[in-house]
Amino acid sequence: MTTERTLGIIKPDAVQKGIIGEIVNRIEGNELKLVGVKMLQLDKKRAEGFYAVHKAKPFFGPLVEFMSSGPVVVMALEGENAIAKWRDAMGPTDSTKASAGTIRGDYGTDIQCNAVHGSDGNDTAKFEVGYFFEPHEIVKYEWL
Ligand code: 3AN
Repeated sequence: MTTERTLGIIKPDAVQKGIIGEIVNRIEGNELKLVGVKMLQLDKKRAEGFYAVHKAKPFFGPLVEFMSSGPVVVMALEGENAIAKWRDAMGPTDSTKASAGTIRGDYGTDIQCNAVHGSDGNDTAKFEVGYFFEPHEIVKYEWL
């Protein structure tokens, strides 16, 4: 077991559904600790930079539009096996294929409007947490 950090995003569809609290409950309920959090309105440039790895994909343009269509909540999450744990809690990319009990299964709409984002590996997590957080914006505390 290793303590990891990962990046979570509550996407515009979930913010607009008023389920920020529900998602934070799932995070803490899975023993993932919020160690950084910001609410942001991404502009296209910042969304494009974040998803640069998908630049050649046909869904890149719509994805950037969607991610800059309203506020998001970006979160640095910490815990044992945080990267896989958060992806398990989210469910698969396509919300229509996600099981009930996963965040995407319960709150997502389709493959694009899928409520949440999570880093998919160690290197990605480092890049993504660093994309939104300066080192001094990550906090440290213990659960009692
Ligand atoms: P995940 O977020 O599950 O890791 P990625 O990294 O493959 O999925 O894709 C990033 C985002 O791009 C997804 N969260 C989703 O919003 C969007 N996306 C992925 N595949 C498609 C697709 N085939 N059509 C439309 N949007 C997509």
